[in-house]
Amino acid sequence: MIRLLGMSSPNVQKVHLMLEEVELPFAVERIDVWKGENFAPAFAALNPNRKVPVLIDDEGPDGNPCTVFESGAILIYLAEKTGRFLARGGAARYAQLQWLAVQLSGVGPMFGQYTHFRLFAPGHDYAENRYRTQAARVFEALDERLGQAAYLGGGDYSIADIATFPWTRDRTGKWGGNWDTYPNVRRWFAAVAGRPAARRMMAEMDKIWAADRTSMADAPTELVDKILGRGDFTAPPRV
Ligand SMILES: N[C@@H](CCC(=O)N[C@@H](CS)C(=O)NCC(=O)O)C(=O)O
Repeated sequence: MIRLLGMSSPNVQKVHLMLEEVELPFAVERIDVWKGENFAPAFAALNPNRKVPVLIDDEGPDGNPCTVFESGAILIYLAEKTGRFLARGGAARYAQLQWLAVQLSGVGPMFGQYTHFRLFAPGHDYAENRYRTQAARVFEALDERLGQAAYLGGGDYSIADIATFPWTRDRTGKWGGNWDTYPNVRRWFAAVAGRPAARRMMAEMDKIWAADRTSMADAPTELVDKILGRGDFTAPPRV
């Protein structure tokens, strides 16, 4: 059995989508970060960076249990375990991996920082402008790519699409990411959103999202500061 430890955030949604796609039996265990559950010693033993998602597979390589953290590593793990959604070799494999890397290093961090400054520190024009510009830059690259190929890695749907799809969803309207202005991203989004696995993932994750929203609204300021790395939790200046 596979256990997915996480919440409803995009980095967890991508793993959930992959598990739906490969149709392996799995169970979701909600880690309520807004209650600080990711800082509990038992969770820290699974991921020293104390972030979700974490995947635990009772039947890993050589039949031994295997724990994997970092969503990109988890997608590669599941692709190699099942032989699906990642070309086994040749140029196609690297085309898919490079667009996975664009999501992991560009789409996620830039859009994540843009959202952070927009929601949690409005009025900091330099930061908000910088990350909005960086997010727009990477979405322009996605749009250009999707004007040339059906999917990010080429002709086949792959873990690059699975990783990117959740970051193009804006469930609240608060993220400010209206990617409808990118026609090729819009066409691709509709194709992925129409997949039965994506529909199942969105239905399940949106239930967890409702619980996450409630926890976030109730979270004590001290914990929010710890998660966001601010206030008393700001790292001291280096000398
Ligand atoms: N690079 C990591 C990012 C994981 C991440 O940022 N997780 C967030 C939720 S999306 C989290 O656990 N936040 C809680 C915290 O930072 O304390 C991945 O892709 O798995």
